[in-house]
Amino acid sequence: MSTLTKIMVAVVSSVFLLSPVAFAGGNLAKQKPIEVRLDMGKDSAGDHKFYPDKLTFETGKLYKLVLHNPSDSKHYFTSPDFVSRVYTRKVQVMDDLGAGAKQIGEIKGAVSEVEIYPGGTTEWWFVPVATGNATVWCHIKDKDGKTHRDKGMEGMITIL
Ligand SMILES: [Cu+2]
Repeated sequence: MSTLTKIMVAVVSSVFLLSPVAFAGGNLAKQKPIEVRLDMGKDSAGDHKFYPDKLTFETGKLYKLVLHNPSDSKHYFTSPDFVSRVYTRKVQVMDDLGAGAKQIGEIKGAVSEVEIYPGGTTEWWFVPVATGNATVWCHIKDKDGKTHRDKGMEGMITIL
């Protein structure tokens, strides 16, 4: 082997030895969170939709899902297929929306459903652990007998 070949073999070998290996990255729940906002309805009464109505997450990343309800009625975030695919680190109840918001409550442990009151904001910190699709909806029933889901309050979550 020529000297040049030996040097090239040494360089190539060291590149492989120093390459990052695809192990799980330690405590996944302590990453810097990726913030995603979901508005439940809009200002006007009777606007029963999620904004946006499609959400995509990736397994292994920490998310802070900011659930905000700017409308004048209560709304649920109900999605059994979603909660079965995520590890919940915590849910924080906030006194406001945005950078100056203060945390006024914290729930730890598995969460199956979240209800947000008019004007309220809650931050759901989670790490998706399984891929798949999940429908999210609001099951509140109005006086006319129809649920908010019947009126369009339904969204699709994709976990990649
Ligand atoms: Cu609703």
